[in-house]
Amino acid sequence: MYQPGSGPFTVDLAAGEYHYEWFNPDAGAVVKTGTITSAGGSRTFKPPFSGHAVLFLADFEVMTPGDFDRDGDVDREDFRYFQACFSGPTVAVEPGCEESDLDSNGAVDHDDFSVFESCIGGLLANSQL
Ligand SMILES: [Ca+2]
Ligand SMILES: [Ca+2]
Repeated sequence: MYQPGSGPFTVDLAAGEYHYEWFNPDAGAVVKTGTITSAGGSRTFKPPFSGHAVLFLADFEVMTPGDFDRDGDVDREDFRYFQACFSGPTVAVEPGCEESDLDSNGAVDHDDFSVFESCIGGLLANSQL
């Protein structure tokens, strides 16, 4: 969406998570990006700079925990990703493996595997990984 003026304005949002980007057309640059969570209803946005402002808002892609390749299911491909990232509780998460840290404690370890296992459900038990 485009906000051609300046100053705060209000947007009606459905409940959910959104990714936002503030773009400054005068400078031709993205000034600020981030995510917001809306409980639904109207929300006021204030441009982080003066002058014309463009606000891009996009539904945050709903991510299933454990669906690392985001194809909509948790399967062997996701397990491979997890396996490649698994390094144990004393090793910090490697770059690119952040999503494998399912409990967000800074390491990819057995606790994360428990979470992953619950995501992959019966598939893990029934297939040769
Ligand atoms: Ca997947
Ligand atoms: Ca972890």
